[in-house]
Amino acid sequence: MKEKLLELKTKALKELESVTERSDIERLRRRYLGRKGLLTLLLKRLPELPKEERPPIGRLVNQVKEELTGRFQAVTDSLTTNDVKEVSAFDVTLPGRRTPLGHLHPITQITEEICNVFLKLGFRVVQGPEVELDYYNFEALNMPKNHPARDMQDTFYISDNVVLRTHTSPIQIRIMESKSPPVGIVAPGKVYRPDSDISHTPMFHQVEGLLVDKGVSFGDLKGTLTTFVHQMFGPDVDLRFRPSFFPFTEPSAEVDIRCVVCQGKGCRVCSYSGWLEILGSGMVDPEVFKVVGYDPESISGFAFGMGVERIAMLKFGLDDIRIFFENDIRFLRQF
Ligand code: 2NM
Repeated sequence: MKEKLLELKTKALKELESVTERSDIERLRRRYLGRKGLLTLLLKRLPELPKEERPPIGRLVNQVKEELTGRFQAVTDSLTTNDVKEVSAFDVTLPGRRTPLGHLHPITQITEEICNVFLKLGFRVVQGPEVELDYYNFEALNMPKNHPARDMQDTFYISDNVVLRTHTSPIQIRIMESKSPPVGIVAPGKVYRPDSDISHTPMFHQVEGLLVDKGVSFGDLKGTLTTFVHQMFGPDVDLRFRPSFFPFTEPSAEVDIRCVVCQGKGCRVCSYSGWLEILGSGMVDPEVFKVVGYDPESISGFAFGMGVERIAMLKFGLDDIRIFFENDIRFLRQF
């Protein structure tokens, strides 16, 4: 009996050395120490022994049981510690990490919003070079060599007759040169003027538009731009057409909307006038038509231009244009 007990102990300890899975330890533990385990079976045979041998064998059984229980516990503990390490290295209960998604710059968003209104009205979108010939930027637009806008102070010159475009009109001249009326186009894009302060950046964005056909009237201009304002700022926003001057249109008008901040009562944003200027417009000057080879006696047209930053600032309630181009992600994320 004593030999059998010691043999069992040796075998159990040896088998325990080779297990790595917690489930295997539990299986071994049951085999040796369980209610119907090998040790229990031996213990049940205790009455078969002569009376005087029972106490020492009984003690030995308990000794072996205690020792094996201790070993099993130690091995179980070491495996559990390893398991915990693995779990903390990759916690499957944590929420997944989302891939950060970017979005269009607020100026691009507003540019698209503006163009979409005119696309619905039947206009096409055209884009042209930002580095332009002096001819398309000024000369063809009725701004001859002595015109103040051509001053070095107001234009970035690349060379004597090449400039960074100061408006998107040059592409409209190019389109008129290559196509006969009807022409209905909007020209979005970057333009450049050497100004820099709270309301000017040396690069900014414009959307200009042009409609040329037989019988286009100032009424068409008013209807089109009224529809635009109502689509862009809401159907209840008042607007007014105020006489103005541009070298390439005659007559010319600026369009104001009722101040979106104070509803016309007067505030800092509208300089206490109740109105905000949002775009320039007019009937295309016959001189411009002659330059592109159109006959001003048989066709007519209107044109308009607006600054995207100004519209974006009014829509978003901003007071400093420079924030659009600082690339501060905390600002950009809000749009
Ligand atoms: C404006 C205001 C008025 C304009 C004129 C032309 C073109 F090419 F047809 F002559 N394009 N855009 C125009 C007219 C632009 O911006 C304030």
